[in-house]
Amino acid sequence: MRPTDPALLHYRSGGFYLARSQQVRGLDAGIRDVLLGIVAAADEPIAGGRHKVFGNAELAVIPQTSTIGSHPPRALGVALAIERARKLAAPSTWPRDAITVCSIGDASSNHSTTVGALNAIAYTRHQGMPVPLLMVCEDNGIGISVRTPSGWVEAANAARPGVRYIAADGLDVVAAYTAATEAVEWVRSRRSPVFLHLSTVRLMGHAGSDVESGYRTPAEVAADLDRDPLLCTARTLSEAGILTPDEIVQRYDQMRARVREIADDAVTRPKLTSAAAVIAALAPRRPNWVAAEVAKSTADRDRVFSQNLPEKTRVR
Ligand SMILES: Cc1ncc(C[n+]2csc(CCOP(=O)(O)OP(=O)(O)O)c2C)c(N)n1
Repeated sequence: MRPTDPALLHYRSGGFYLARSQQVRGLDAGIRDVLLGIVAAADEPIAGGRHKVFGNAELAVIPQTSTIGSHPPRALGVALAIERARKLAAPSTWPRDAITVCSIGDASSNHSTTVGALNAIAYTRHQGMPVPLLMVCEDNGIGISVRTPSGWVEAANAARPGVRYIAADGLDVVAAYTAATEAVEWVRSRRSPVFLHLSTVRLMGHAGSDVESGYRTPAEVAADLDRDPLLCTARTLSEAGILTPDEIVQRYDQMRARVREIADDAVTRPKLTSAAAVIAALAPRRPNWVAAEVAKSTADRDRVFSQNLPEKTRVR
């Protein structure tokens, strides 16, 4: 994708965030953003120490809450806005040929808000409207401790009217790259939606408070560790003769040291220290500001409503 394509990311799409950072301003800046979020530093660029979230205006990554399934409707809105601006020849934040990407997990794909958005995507397309939207499902087969039934994501999404379904093994970097490239080209050139289904694994418990051994056997956990995407990619590189195992380990260690160095600095950054500082950005009350904005827009509204503003219309 292009760094100017708006992205609304699942909380697990750290790889996407870092790859995009690498495209625009280098990998270290992306690693730093993520680590500042993890330690709740006040100078974290999007939430300022209030939440761990992916978001960055420079990277066209629109921040989300961690309420799963809340962002697909917004993603559809962004995709429609790109096309609307094009049709009206209006100024837009996004390039005319931009596409929107929205990533979700397999359990999130069952959330009613996601299902509603997926239906709206198909419904909109069915009416012949352009929908430049790439939905990506990162399917690790489980949502916290609840398994997604085998084959469900495909069964539910492979035949939505107007939405092309493309699937690939997310652990096979070549297959995943090929499928993703095809999906992006399809959406961009046809202005038509794709559901890209990538299978993957979940390593470790869902969160610090989640005891994975309570619902998965040691054999299952070990099997997923063997399928760690990093190991799978290392195998591909080694089998293709691109890098030797020693060179791969060396790169891994170099990257570990680089992350460690950035982390050592991130933990020293100041945090928000009072309730007032936390809510200052979250709940500002600026009635005068709002009134001024409303007054500014009256001329535009007068024009749109042909001098017949609804609040000034008398109902008989
Ligand atoms: C609306 C809502 N319901 C429940 C949760 C709690 N919750 C957080 S993550 C999660 C599971 C998500 O699973 P999946 O979409 O498969 O993503 P994964 O973590 O496996 O990548 C749930 C239920 C939430 N954050 N938001």
